[in-house]
Amino acid sequence: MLLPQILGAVVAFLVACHAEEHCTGIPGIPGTPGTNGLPGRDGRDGMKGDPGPPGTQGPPGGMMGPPGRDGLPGLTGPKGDQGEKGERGEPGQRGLPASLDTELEGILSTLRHHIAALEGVLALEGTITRVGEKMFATNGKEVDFATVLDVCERAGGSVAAPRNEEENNAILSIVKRFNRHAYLGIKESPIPGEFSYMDETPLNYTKWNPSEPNGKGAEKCVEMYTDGGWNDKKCNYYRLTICEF
Ligand code: MMA
Ligand code: CA
Repeated sequence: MLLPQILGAVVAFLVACHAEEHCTGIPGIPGTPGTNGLPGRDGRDGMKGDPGPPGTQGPPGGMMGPPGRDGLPGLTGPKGDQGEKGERGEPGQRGLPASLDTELEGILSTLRHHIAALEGVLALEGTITRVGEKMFATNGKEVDFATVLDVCERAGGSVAAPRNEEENNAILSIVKRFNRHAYLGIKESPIPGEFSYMDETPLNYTKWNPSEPNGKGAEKCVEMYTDGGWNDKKCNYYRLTICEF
């Protein structure tokens, strides 16, 4: 006999049966739990969750965008170089003869007066002297002959060159005033002992000191002594600058 059948007989024996039609047994031992049923249906959707953290930065975009608009204008640049001088304009219309124009006559008279005043002041200082149409002037400086030539030309004149006794005396007055020898606008020609004006025309007046010129080609310039006499002299000495205008 198997164990459960033995247990069942024992239980049946033990059940009190007192001649009644229906006997009451003691309750049996609960059976083992059944196997799990099939999965139930899906529940309803839950509530929307919070937004997630930002993602990592993406790679740079592809093509460059179009250029932006022009900026504001910059500051004005420095002034350019002066242009070349233009051509001379057409002559103006003919005016009245000066003698008939009273306004012009007044202006001329004032100008003459002002120029005379300025000449007077310079003459008073002994820096200019007038002989006829010619004027001799000095800046009081002693320089070599090349510089005298340059200074006089830059001033619009030339080196003082006496053409007669009166002009020689006018130059002499300046030489005496500064007590300095002055170079004259005279130079030795390619023939030693022959002298000419700067434009190479021959001299029409001379005031050589006794025994001058004696340089024989070695003294190509000419200076005026403080007595008005001339001496041929080398050109690299420092002599008083006197120009003529
Ligand atoms: C210097 C020189 C010459 C000039 C003689 C006059 C010695 O040389 O100035 O040009 O002729 O003096 O004595
Ligand atoms: Ca000499």
